[in-house]
Amino acid sequence: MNKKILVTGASGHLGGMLFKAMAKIGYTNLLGTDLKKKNIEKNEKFITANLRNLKSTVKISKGVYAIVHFGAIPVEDTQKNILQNNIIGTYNLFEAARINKVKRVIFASSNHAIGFHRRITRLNEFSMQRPDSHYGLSKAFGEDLSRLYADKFNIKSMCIRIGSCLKKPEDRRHLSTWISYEDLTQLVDIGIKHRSIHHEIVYGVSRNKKSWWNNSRAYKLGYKPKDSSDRFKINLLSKNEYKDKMALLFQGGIFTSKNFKGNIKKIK
Ligand code: 15L
Repeated sequence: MNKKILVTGASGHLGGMLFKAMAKIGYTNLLGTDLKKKNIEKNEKFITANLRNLKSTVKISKGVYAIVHFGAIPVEDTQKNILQNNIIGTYNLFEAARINKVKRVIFASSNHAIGFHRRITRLNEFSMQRPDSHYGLSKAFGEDLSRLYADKFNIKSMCIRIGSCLKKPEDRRHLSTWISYEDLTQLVDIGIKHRSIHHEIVYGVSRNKKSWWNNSRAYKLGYKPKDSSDRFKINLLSKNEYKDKMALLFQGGIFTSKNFKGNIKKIK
């Protein structure tokens, strides 16, 4: 595809991975952006920008067909940092998309938007958001924001509730939440190219038998995961989960128990 695609977070773990993987599968007009230039090759187009600044966000998204939005703090942080970087950053991104008539946004949502669901509950695209942290709340906000911009301004969007995107699963929770780099790339590609997308919520997870998520919506859109955590023989709990009984109850794991002052029994 030679339409211009902007990838935010292109110096980061997943934004960086996608920036390179998309070039390999035929995207010839990619522009990467991030706060700092890191791991960017000479032949790659890149511009530094701060999404907290609407003016520069508008500038970098001119003439862009679709935005792959992975530029954000990727874990829990202070309320202030999450507000500035993830919430205001994402708001500016969608405003810039509206101003520049960008057609699509692929939003890196997270399982932490639904992290306070119990592990015994099976979820689908209609399941209620249940953020487990300020970080998860920023992802829930991004999902709602993208729905508004789809309904009101016809900016098509796909929100990918990413589980754990790593080279391979590393602990027992990942047997449910793991997605390979290749499978995540496939989902982003579908989000950019599928004809009849309006606003979609899909799960960023490989074909794992132990998954908590019914991802049939993604399969309907053509997702055919190539990977599965089933082939890994992992019986390990992460170090943190060993010590943390609460983390084992909820899908968001250790994000749920951090600073927890509530009543576990009430979170049904
Ligand atoms: C995420 O959203 C984080 O960005 C990542 O660091 C992991 O914590 C992942 O979720 C997960 O839940 O495993």
